[in-house]
Amino acid sequence: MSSADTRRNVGARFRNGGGTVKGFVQRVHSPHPSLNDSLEGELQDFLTDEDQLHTYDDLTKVNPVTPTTVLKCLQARYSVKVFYTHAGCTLVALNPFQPIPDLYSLDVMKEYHCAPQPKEFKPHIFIVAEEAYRNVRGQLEPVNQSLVVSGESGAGKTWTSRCLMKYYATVAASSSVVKSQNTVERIERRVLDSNPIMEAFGNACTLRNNNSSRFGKYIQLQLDRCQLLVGASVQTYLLEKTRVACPPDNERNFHIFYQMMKGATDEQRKEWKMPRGQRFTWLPKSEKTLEEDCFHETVEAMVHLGINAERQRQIFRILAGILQLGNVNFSSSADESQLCNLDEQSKDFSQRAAELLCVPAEELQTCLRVRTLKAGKQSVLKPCPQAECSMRRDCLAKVIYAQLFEWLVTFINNSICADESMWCNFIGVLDVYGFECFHINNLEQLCINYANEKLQQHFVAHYLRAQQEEYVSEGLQWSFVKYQDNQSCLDLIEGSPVSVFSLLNEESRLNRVSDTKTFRTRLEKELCGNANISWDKFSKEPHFTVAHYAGKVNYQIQGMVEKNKDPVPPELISLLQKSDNPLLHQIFTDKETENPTNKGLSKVTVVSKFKNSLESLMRILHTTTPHYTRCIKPNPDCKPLTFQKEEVIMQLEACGIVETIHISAAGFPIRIPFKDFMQRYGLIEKYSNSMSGSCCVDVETDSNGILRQEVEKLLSVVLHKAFDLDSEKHNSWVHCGRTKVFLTQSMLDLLEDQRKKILSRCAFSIQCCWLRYQ
Ligand code: AD9
Ligand code: MG
Repeated sequence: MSSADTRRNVGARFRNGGGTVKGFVQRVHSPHPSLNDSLEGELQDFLTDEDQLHTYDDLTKVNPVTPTTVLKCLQARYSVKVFYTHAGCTLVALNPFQPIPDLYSLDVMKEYHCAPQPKEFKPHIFIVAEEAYRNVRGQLEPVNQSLVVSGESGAGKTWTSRCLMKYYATVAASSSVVKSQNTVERIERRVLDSNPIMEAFGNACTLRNNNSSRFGKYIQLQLDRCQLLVGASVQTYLLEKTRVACPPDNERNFHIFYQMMKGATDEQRKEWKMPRGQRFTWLPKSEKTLEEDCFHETVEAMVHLGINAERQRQIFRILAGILQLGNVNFSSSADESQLCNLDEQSKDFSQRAAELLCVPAEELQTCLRVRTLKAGKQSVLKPCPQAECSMRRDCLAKVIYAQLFEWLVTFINNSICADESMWCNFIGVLDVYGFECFHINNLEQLCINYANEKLQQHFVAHYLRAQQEEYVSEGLQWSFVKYQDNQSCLDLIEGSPVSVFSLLNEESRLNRVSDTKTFRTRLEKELCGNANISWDKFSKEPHFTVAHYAGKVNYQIQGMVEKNKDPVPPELISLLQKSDNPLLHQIFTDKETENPTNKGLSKVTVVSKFKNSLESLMRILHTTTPHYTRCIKPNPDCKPLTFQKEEVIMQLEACGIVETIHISAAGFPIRIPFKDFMQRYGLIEKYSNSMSGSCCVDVETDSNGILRQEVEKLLSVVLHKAFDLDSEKHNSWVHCGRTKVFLTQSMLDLLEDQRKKILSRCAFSIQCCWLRYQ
């Protein structure tokens, strides 16, 4: 078997979760019971002791590193309420799903901040925070830092990001104040207050998380020369705007709507045309209850950020207008050339929506039901069928909400961003959606998973660098460590000249009636050579399957081109530009001025926009020192202190920890100090040289140099005599560092095999001697 084959097999074994510590010990059991105990005992010298697993604060100390041992270690720690564990250059954070008293208190923050070596303390998110903070100072020059927080929905990314922001707002608090309009605020307060606003407008209760972020966020905390926090800026990604008009079954709309419903005063209810008991189609109740009393907190945060009462009034009227729109229903008219009907109730709701959005009611009703077709200089009006009317209504709500969210983010930035002359470095905190694989996946999942591929690529490159440093410090060569890059998957999604994105964009531009069919045909024809994509040609629902680093995902083709176009009928934009609500008017007029050729708002496709924003994020990440935190959701039901192994192992794989293990499997996952190595395997050399040699080997020497020579001699005996391998191949099986031997799992197996044979022969000789004396 070639060394490459062996490496593949090692990888395969790790992927299957084989080779637990116990399993390993059993495999090397000698047939002689008297020897078993000593064998097991000796193995424990350098293999992880299961009883001690909870004490391992770094997963790289678990030996050997396999998904099973990593899982056991995390489980052991979770059971004793230890939620953070280092994994080399990353931190694994297990969600306790219950508040842990004093874990994030001011005193704890101070302890980590003031410690000479925070890493000597228990693993904690504050170690990551403090390391990044100290790194900013840099050895020679200050270096910007990025804290990348990833994990699946409900794993604790937003919680962790908030902890990080609070940490910096505390340890790097400056005395600077910001003035805007009538408010004067400390900047840290403002930065923290951006959270409740963004969460109210961008988070929702889903099946997987009561407070699920429906957008990605990168916040840069700006530090001055004295490393004090003087401002921040936020970049958001891909708000799930479809939720406004089509909340998924058993899920909810964005929090802000419920907050308004619950927190409004009678006067506000009247103004917003929201009498008590009024049902809104777009506000489904889910089984999960949620504290909805945060309205005042959101309003208070708005005040702190400088959103004055009049602006707030405009914002809430817009939101109330959206809710009214949701109750407008259309029914087909008997004559297709006539407008769709609006019953009395729907007329009322559309009237209220128009009043709240400050647009002419008649014009609103027409815009929703009539399409304007341009034929040269002539315009022809065409009544829309019922389904199209509903689509136009939903589209109106989505575009208003998305633009309002964008306006809020810009406002927040204007309110918290420091003048360029005031700051010189930043620490960025990235809270992005994790890898998603649902029963039905669409363009949103493709974008999200593409973002995760990009981050994974960045992580692997960074991790390898870190590993390289360890090998270098032990004097090992690096080039022999191979790993699987996910570039081919990224090429499939975003590459040129042909990729899923390029075909999607082309089909979106061509605007064909049969775009689903042609998109499917072109995917199958033009990407058939790529190993990362496949199809089930017999499936009723047309889809394609992408083999992501975290697993295979089926994407539904139906509707993907349309979603990518994300068209907004120009009549709707013209209507909103006429609004007497100054905010609505401003939002839609500014858009037009920004891009005058843009007739129906954004002609840029969804994937192009997303790709551009992600590329600019990656450019920033590449200029910073990254710190990865992998949040893990220990059970799907958000139950406190409940650890489900299957759930965790899946996430370890999906978030790349297992991938990281594979990388080390391709290298040398087993590292044994020279002395321990000789104590265990020294007998192999002795016994090979002389059949009468003793089983005991004296390695009571403190000289590392002598020990190293002995180890090298032994290895050469084992590899040459026993296995007849040429010396070039030795390098892929074993390496001697400065203080330790680095082994592949296969090499360890070979050594154990040799040792076992020798011990059996020893036992046999002893037995013969004993018989002779009888
Ligand atoms: V999503 O992708 O936005 O749907 P997140 O952001 O990963 O998701 P979130 O931070 O919202 O998850 O955490 C989910 C819930 O877990 C929180 O609302 C808390 O109730 C709970 N949580 C998370 N981390 C901790 C923690 N360190 N201590 C206590 C926690 N509770
Ligand atoms: Mg979140």
